[in-house]
Amino acid sequence: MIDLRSDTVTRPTAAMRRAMAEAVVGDDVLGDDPTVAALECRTAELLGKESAVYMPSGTMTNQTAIRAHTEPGDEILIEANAHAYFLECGGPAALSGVSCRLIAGRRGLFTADDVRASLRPRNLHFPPTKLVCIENTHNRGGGTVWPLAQAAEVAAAAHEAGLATHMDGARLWNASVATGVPEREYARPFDSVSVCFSKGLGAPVGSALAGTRTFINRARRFRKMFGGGMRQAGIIAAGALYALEHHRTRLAEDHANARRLAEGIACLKGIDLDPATVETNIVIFRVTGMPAAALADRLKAAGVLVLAASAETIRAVTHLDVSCDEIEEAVRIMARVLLFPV
Ligand code: TLP
Repeated sequence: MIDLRSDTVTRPTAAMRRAMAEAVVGDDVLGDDPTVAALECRTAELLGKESAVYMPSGTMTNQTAIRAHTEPGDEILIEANAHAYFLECGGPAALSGVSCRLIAGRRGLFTADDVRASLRPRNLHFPPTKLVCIENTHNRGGGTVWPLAQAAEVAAAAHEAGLATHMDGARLWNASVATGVPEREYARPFDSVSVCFSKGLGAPVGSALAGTRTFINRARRFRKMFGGGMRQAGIIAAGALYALEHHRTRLAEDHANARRLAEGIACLKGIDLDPATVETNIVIFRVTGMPAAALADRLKAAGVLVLAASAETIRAVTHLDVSCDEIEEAVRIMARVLLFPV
């Protein structure tokens, strides 16, 4: 099987497993795990923030950030296809008691004007707006990278209005490799940033939330409340540390493979895709001749796993565990399946 469902499917390499087996550990809830501390310190440094906190998932970092920036009854501004809104089980409402005012993005991106247009004057009837969230790269947008200036303008518009800012940087590593803009430059305008180690970087578990020391101390309280206080977490943090040091620059190979896949399938009848829109490791295309789920089923039977992202669209993601040869094989399989639908 050529598994293009997600970059989350990667398995730890032998060297990563060795680093995990050899990790020095302690009780992290008591502040005793040196490997977790090292990971948090390295992540904060890469993101140019005072502090960071390790958590089991990207969902938990996003939801903890939203909780730590708000109080129940507040409102947040978030793009309509953002993971933290669209794919996190209603977390903002359930865990933070906030309402989401949605911004309609273009491939997941929006502008400072969109932020200003969503603001309302202070009035007894309106929920207080507290936070603006962006996602970089944008998953459902197709791995879209935010231009640095546009992200900074959105953050400035939010700050001018007295709002905090959060960036879901689950794939910020990909944005940096694609543009050459260091992670800390992308992070600078944002009060908090979450990053994932278990996507393109290939670690088995974990994400981190970074920000000021005061903010991260408040986030630690909500991490514990949400059940994310872990004990000898150095075992998994060691995999994340290994991934940070060894698997960031190689993301360029995933981007080249995504482009190769897009260029290989864009000409196929039944697929609507402009390969020029593929900026990182995510390829989203429209299926024209049949429901997307039907094509995903046929591809599965032929040896390629993808996910239907909606009724008409399919997402394919490249990663550490899929080679250039496998991408070429996937293109051949897709051509066959679309040419000779059973
Ligand atoms: N995304 C997963 C699925 O949930 C869709 C994937 O396969 O892409 N932010 C972004 C931008 C994400 O793409 C994801 C995961 C998360 C947050 C949540 O991370 P986890 O899965 O660790 O909770």
